[in-house]
Amino acid sequence: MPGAFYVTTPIYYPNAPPHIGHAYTTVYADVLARYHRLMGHETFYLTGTDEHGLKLQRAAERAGRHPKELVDEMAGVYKRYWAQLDISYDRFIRTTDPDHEELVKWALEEMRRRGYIYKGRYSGWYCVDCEKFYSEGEYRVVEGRPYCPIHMKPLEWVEEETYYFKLSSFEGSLRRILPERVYPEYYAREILGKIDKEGLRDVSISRPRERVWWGIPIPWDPGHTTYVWFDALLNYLTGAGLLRDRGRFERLWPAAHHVIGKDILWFHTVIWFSMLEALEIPPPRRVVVHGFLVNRGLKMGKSTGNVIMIEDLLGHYKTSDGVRYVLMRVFNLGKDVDVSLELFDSIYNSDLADNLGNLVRRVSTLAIRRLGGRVENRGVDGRLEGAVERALEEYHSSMERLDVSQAIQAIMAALREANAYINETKPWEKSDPTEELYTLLEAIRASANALQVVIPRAAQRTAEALGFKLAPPQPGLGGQEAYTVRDSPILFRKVK
Ligand code: ME8
Repeated sequence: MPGAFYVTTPIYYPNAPPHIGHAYTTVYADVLARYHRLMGHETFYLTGTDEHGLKLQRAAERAGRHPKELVDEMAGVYKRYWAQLDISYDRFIRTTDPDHEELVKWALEEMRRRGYIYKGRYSGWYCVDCEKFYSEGEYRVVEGRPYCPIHMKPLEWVEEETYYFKLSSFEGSLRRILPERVYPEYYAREILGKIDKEGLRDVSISRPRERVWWGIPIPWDPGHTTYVWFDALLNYLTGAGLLRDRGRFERLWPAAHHVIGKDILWFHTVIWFSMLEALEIPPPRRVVVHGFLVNRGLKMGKSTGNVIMIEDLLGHYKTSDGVRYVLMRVFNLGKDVDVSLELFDSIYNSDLADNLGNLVRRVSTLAIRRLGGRVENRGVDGRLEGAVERALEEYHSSMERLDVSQAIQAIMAALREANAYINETKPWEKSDPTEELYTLLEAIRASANALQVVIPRAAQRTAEALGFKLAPPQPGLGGQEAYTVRDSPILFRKVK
């Protein structure tokens, strides 16, 4: 089997259901996973929920329930959303899973044995929503009080005994490895700039049990609970099988791709790479960082009240493919994307209904009417073949660069050419339109093979109607001997 591919999403806080911001990351990682599976790589896709810490403890207290009861229920909610969006994860990890708790304890013991953990006192301003301390200069001051710059809520003053992790030991190696492991690279420069400005201070990695009891106890001192981020980041090692399946871990880890939003870049670079080094484990192949979905200029989020929910889009387009497609079409690693229902509708209508859907409908109808559905290979028309070839090349090179949106647009451009080719060649006027229709069917097959990673249901439906088997997209048209077109489907109905 050539190569391996290990892709992860952040594990989400299950204090609330996911919205399209979470779907943005999760569908993207799914497309990458499907692409690599299709190309024959050993692929493992990990997602899940981040279930410990003060945020969940308080959410449970407010609901008058035990946190475990709450997270059990919410893990089910996340799984249902991901099933509705056809997310093909290989494991849904929960930080309350026994193999994960075991791994966290092992990691803490190892780091302590190597001298990277020591006890001290801590005081600082804390945001429970971020589960993070803010230093002066990082927080905002509103009416004389420190506020979280993300959630715009007052910070809490915390003063307590804690265990520290010696982050300050790792500055040299971070400077070396960040530029080659963070993608796109300018996010690495952003982090290096922050290190230049603020330096690296040791981080607090435990909370006194009387304040935060919902978490993994520090193995040698159960009066302390492991800090939720320290616990959460380690999920990527549990998922790859570090303690339970060493062989799998050895194959997957060098191919690890952590997909994250830019909000959690610091944790996934500075903190995570240092933790790994303390464990003598190499850094992941790449941390793949994307910008935010914003709405009316503000990051889409629960507290800002501007979220579009997954069920809104599912109800609107009626198919998971529609939702997956519009999210991936706007996907951008470098920039925040301002989205609205109007924007999504215009993409859905022009790409899926008018371009792809229309082409499949027209070609299948013509094949049935003019040739009784039987279309043989009597040569491929070079006029369209060239456009499809170029599109496939660009599709693969974009996928290699992890640019899913560009990959999609390359295929859409070829489909537009195919629609224009029908208008030019007018197969309905020909006495024998075999060559034109065969060429068009081959263009559709190539496109469905490519797009199946984004819109798996529509690709499958197209393959069934036109009579071909989905396969990895290969260069070169003319591979299928003949088509037996059975049906002329309406893949996507226009929305208003
Ligand atoms: O941070 N635009 O969980 P979380 C784009 N538990 N992406 C968005 C988004 C938006 N408006 N809103 C959310 C946590 N996301 C931790 C992670 S990992 C070891 C622990 C996505 O539930 C994006 O991927 O707050 C972001 O990084 C993530 O959800 C944050 O999810």
